Amino acid sequence: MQEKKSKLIDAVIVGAGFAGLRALYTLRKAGLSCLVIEASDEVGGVWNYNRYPGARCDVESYDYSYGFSRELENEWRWTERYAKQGEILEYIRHVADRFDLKKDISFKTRLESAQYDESHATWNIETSKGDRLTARFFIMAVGQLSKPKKPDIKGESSFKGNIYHSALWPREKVDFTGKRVGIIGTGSSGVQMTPVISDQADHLCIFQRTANYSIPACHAHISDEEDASIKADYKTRREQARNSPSGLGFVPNGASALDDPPDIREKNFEEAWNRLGFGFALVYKDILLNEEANDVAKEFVHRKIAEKVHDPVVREKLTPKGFPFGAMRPAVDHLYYESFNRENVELVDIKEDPIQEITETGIRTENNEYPLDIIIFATGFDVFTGSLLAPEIVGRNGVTLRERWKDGPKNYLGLSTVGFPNMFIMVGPGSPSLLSNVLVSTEDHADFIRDLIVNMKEAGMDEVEANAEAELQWVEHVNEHSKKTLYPKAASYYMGAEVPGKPHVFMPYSGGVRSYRRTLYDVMDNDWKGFDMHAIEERDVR
Ligand code: NA7
Repeated sequence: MQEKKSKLIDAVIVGAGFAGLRALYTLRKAGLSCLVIEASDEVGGVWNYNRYPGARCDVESYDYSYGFSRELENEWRWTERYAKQGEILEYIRHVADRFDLKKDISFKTRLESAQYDESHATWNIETSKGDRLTARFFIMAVGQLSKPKKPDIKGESSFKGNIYHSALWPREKVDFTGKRVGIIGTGSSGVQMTPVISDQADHLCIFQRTANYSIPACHAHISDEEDASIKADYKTRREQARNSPSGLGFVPNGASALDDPPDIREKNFEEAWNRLGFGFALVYKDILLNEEANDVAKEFVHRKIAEKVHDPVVREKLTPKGFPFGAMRPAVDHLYYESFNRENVELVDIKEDPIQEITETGIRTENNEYPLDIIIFATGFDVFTGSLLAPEIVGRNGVTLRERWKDGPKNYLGLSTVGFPNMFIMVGPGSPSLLSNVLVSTEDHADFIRDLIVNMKEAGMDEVEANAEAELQWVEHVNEHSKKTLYPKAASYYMGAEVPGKPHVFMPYSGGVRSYRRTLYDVMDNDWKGFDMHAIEERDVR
């Protein structure tokens, strides 16, 4: 057994992805001693794990990056409109080096448990390395898409070929040449890898349970002129992102899709389709709010799918049914639908013909056998709460976060949960999170947490915690707001539908990043309303 060490640190931050690094940078600058614990041997969070072929961000590079340093913005040169995984990882490494962040990161260290000590207002934290840390503040920056999910399919261990998961991809290159490959899952990961693997493999089978929408990325290299022009006025772009509902760097259309005559609407749809990627869903303000407006967007997208996919049977199967366009987060693709026109690509509808088992040589469905050399699970994640609830987190009176959240996440502003003082969650449920460019709220959260801590210290307080009434109101507000949108009309991870048995509640805040940030400012300007602060009598003496 390893010897246990005890240290007193101002803030222990869990996770060295975008959120954890920003928290480290910001809190350290405010004079706090910080330690980040990171399970991997590398910074990057999800970008360190999702190394599958074709992996890219679905938000444009200039928006999916930090805005806290003009120097950083100016010196970093994105090469493509949507950065590939490798380029994003390089960027995160660069940030870590540039701001000397690694000296405060303990790599290969997983959070095992965290227990609140009420008498000292500190968190006692145990890690997989056997370390025992004591921290005044405990910050979970573990990401929303960080606990991979894999169905339990009979016979998996008998398979003679190789099995991969999109979110646990090996660092070594996987060679698909001459191989028969099966991909299970058609979310963003499956959609992004399909064209790339179909280019290399002998044969590719896509096992689709639910057809989701996908919008063309319209990839482009960034020319020196474009780079210079964005950097010349980066501030405006950042402001546009911060003031749009989605955190994307363009001004959304404020009109209704039902107001414009069909020819104008068609022109607007066409332009957005060929340029905006994910932002297509914002080409009119009500596409994600009003079913009638959604139907006209849907009709346009269905037409686009029909134009791309030649085989009518395959086309029909690839056309989403039964939920509004955008109610599940659409993928942003490069030649996904077109891949199905290739001779070596086959679509298997597993709702119609369910998978029965994995055999030594492939996948057997109810009606067929598919011989395979490689099986890829692109089956997603236990989203939002998976990584938050994995470790044992124990708050006041011995109550665990798992118990507290057994009926769904309960928190104030997505940041703080009753009974867990001095603990903060970054971009988790209850914040705009995956309904937006997550980088915007990541930075807002880091700044908010810093200001709250600084304020608390100045006031001589030891403990801060959401109050029960504010929490209840926020949970209701998140719920009520979702009902104004079309998101609840799909069985998606926004609704907790991706994991059997998970509470079905709407997870993210659907009011947009601007309105969310205004709420944060309002809380700050009103003496941190909704938070209770206390001084404790027995100060820490260690
Ligand atoms: P997603 O978007 O959650 O997609 C997971 C896919 O896997 C989706 O098509 C699922 O079908 C499918 N799936 C999940 N479980 C099963 C089982 N048991 N059998 C068959 N198919 C299954 O994850 P991604 O990794 O693609 O993308 C995650 C996010 O990354 C994405 O939203 C972007 O924000 C970036 P289902 O729809 O559940 O029928």
